[in-house]
Amino acid sequence: METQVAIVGAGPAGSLLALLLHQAGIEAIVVERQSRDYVLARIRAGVLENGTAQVLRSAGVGDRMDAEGHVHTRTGIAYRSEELFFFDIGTHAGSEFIAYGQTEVQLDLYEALDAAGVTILFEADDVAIHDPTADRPSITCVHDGEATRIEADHIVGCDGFHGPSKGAIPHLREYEKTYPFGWLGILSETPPLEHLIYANSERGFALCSMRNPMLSRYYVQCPLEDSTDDWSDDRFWSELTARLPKHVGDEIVTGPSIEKSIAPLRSYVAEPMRHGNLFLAGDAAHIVPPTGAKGLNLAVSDVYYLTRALTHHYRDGDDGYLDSYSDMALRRVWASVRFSWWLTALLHRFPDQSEIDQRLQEAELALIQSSTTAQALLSEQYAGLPFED
Ligand code: RFL
Ligand code: PHB
Repeated sequence: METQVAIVGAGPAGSLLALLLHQAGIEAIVVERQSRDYVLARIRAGVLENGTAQVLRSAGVGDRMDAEGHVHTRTGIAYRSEELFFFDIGTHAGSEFIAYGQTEVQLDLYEALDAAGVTILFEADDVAIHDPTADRPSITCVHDGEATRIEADHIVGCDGFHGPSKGAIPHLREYEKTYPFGWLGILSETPPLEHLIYANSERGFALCSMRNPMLSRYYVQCPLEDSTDDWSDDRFWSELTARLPKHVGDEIVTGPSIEKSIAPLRSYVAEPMRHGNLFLAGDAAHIVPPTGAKGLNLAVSDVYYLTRALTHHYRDGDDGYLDSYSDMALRRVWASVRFSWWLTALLHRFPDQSEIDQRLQEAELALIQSSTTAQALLSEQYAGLPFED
């Protein structure tokens, strides 16, 4: 097979890239290891920055998000058992965000790709990248039991943290930090709270989030060694409410969980995000802990910049944006990696944490609660960076 851009991975980054390239008149083929149903069932992100929502709208996949997503400007932070304050990204950053699940974004993207007739080879095994610095690099894989080769001008690795793409970049510089706890998340068909609330508690972090008016998403920090079998629904609800101010816990409507999973937390950056004609985008190049909700948003901004770069290449023969892609993407990446690390450190209970560490976290939260300057700084980062020219 031959194409202009071969994409590894049909998660949000690979799917959006394929769609935007198609809309720019650039041909792409996507190879994905999993089945379509598997990808659509992966419960992950839930918060879309304004910039992300704009990119999805301009790609023509914003209608359902605008109809069903929940627009917010205020986010709550609870601490010291009874304190609760809200920071407002509308007031401080002139922005808003949308609670809309990654599964829904993914479905909207697949439907748009189907309508556009873009080829996605699902359940592709043994994907390998060849000759990334050649004029025509290629991907090989096994699809429908047949050895398949795709030759392209460019290859984009959108294959997440565990994918093979970054392994094809020699001298890759990797920066990594793992955290000594995980997030246990549940979905339940119950009405959510009105606002997202993050909580710092002596018992550990908690987060109340939402998907739609009858679907709630909640998380509690848990030891990495725990399995979901250790967490009955009753245990989850009582731990969640114990980590929240009483009046917030009292408002939570509990019910049976319909999904329960544990995710490890990691900060990771791979530099550079380009080698010859191979580019990385999204979780393939960087991971942030979910505190701060930056992962999907970063994936979308990478794709936005890469689409612009490839469009200039094919339309005008201008490689300036391709040449600056890695540096430009990494500027945003490091800003989000820093913010997610900081918010994670502020809100979680670390295993070696002593009483003074807890009190210092609480003092910092009190500072943010009492200072509009501190809230403005938090809001600007939560809202996300504007897209640069
Ligand atoms: P993905 O979604 O991991 O997709 C990569 C795709 O590549 C495929 N793949 C391969 N394909 C072919 N051959 C191979 N050898 C392959 N190996 C892998 C995979 O099957 C997959 O389909 O990366 P992408 O597209 O870069 O998207 C990134 C986002 O998924 C991720 O950043 C977010 O989910 C992170 N995240 C959040 N981000 C936000 O912006 N807001 C949030 O509120 C938010 N909450 C979260 C999150 C992630 C979480 N977990 C589970 C890590 C909450 C959680 C709990
Ligand atoms: C979610 O709704 O899944 C969610 C919300 C905010 C975060 C992380 C995850 O920071």
